[in-house]
Amino acid sequence: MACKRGALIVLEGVDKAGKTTQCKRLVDALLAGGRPAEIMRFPDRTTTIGKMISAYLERKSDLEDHAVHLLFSANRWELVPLMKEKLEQGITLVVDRYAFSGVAFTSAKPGFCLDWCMKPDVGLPKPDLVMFLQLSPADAALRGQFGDERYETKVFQKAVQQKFEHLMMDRSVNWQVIDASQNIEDVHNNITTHSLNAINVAQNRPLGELWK
Ligand code: Z5A
Repeated sequence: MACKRGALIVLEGVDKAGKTTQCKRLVDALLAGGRPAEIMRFPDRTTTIGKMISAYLERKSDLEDHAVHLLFSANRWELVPLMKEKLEQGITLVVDRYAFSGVAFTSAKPGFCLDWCMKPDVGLPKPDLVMFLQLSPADAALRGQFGDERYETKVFQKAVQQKFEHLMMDRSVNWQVIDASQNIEDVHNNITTHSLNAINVAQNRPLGELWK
């Protein structure tokens, strides 16, 4: 019998919502339960494209806004063959940010619309589940100061949050909003419950194409 495919699970959210913490916890829990799982993150700063993005985020280089948007998308597309291979092998991928961050961050800049921002990512592997870690700016501030990277300002993060809210109205994507203000363990339990459901459903369904 062919191996059942893994699920594509994405964690999104504003700065300091706990995405990285929860991706790691989820992968550890899935592995401990005997379910193959791996973590991925976007941007993947290790590739040639990812290094250009990283320099931009660290303010070591400047890139035109449309150009950097396309680079973020290209950074996802370059990893699609690997993602599909792993999913087909039955490995669940837990992804720290994906195309939704791409659209939310660029469309929060002046002069960009959601529609243009979504276009380059149309047809990417469609996540079986996207969990949005909801955290108020006041709670985020309790977790430390913003860093020095681009986009790490209160005003911009607020605009990004509004764009995410718009994206979450799209019923073609399986969005779940997670209260990220709870303690790490409670957030983890909530995320694990949704993920186990998604893994069960995904194994009997073909992988979809995003926004198609
Ligand atoms: N970007 C883009 O423009 N276009 C794109 O296409 C993509 C991304 C994919 C990448 O940042 C930047 O690129 C990002 C979007 C943009 N810019 N911003 N802002 P990154 O991925 O390198 O870093 P990040 O995603 O911004 O990380 P983060 O938001 O700062 O962190 P997080 O992953 O959400 O949180 P964390 O590291 O797990 O936790 C933060 C702290 O809170 C840490 O001290 C934890 O111990 C603590 N924490 C976590 N959970 C809790 C709970 N529940 N209670 C208390 N404390 C907690």
